[in-house]
Amino acid sequence: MDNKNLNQFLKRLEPLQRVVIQAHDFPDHDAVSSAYGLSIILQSLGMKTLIVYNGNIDRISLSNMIKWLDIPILHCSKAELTPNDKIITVDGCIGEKNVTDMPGDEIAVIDHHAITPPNNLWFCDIRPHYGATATIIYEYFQLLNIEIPKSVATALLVGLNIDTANLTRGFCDADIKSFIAFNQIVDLNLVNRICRNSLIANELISFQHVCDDVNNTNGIATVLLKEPCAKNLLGVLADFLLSVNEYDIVIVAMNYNQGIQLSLRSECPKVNVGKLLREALNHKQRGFGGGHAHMAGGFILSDKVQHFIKGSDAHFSPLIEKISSSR
Ligand SMILES: [Mn+2]
Repeated sequence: MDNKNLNQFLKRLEPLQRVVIQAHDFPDHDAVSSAYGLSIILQSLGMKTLIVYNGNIDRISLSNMIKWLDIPILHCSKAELTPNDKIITVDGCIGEKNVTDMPGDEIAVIDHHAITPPNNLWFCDIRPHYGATATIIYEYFQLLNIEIPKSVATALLVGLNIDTANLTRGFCDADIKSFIAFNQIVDLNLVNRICRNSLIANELISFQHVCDDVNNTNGIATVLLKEPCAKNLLGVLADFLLSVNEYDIVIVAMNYNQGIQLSLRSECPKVNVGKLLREALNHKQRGFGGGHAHMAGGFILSDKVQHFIKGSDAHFSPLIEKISSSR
């Protein structure tokens, strides 16, 4: 990314009445903080912005972050978007299943997932080797020579910390640079209070279910939750299982909208779980999924569930077989 591209894009945005910034559905901390950071950049250049999302904000740490930092973000049902709106998607890409097609034109994508953007965008900045979109936003502040407000740095550091599990997965040198810069600006007590309080008491039961029902197949931990939980809790449960020494790949699943929602983790260098889900689901028309090498999410369509689960036997054979053959 160079200064020229970014500046040309910003010039093109200037005449707009407002710029809509869309986080991916069921947004996480990185999506919300990146949308927030970008909105502050555009506002400091004199533009009006609106941050929107679809789905739910289902982690207490994220609703705390939004409340404590007073981040203005609206559910799309309350945003009254029109076909004239111009939309920038952050931490996700239009065309992906986790990005709702809202009224308005998608004109730009800023993301760190391995995705294929549509043609004809005004601006496209996709860096799959980055640990967080927050780091891309940090670089925009630098390039434009705009001072990062404390509340923005605080949010972005939360996004970076959570997406990279505190710089232990999927990060690059740029993330380390932004991490150091954020640390010099943030309210560190607030960052840590947001990150530490990641659960509500009634979510503990899901950990019990995970412990009761987890299966181990050659280091691949699989579990189908006996009761569904918040969508974004699945990833927290997957991280929990990955912390077990004997497991280096984790599949956590639950029933969701007649199909099966999945969260995967891998600490095996030979197994890219984002690629695994795209091949096992998207390419076979059995569902959709994607993400990163170390962490990924997906959904199995209702009429394809039988390939993965028979009666009470959640065998996930297509995934297990693919994993076993690649290591
Ligand atoms: Mn992210």
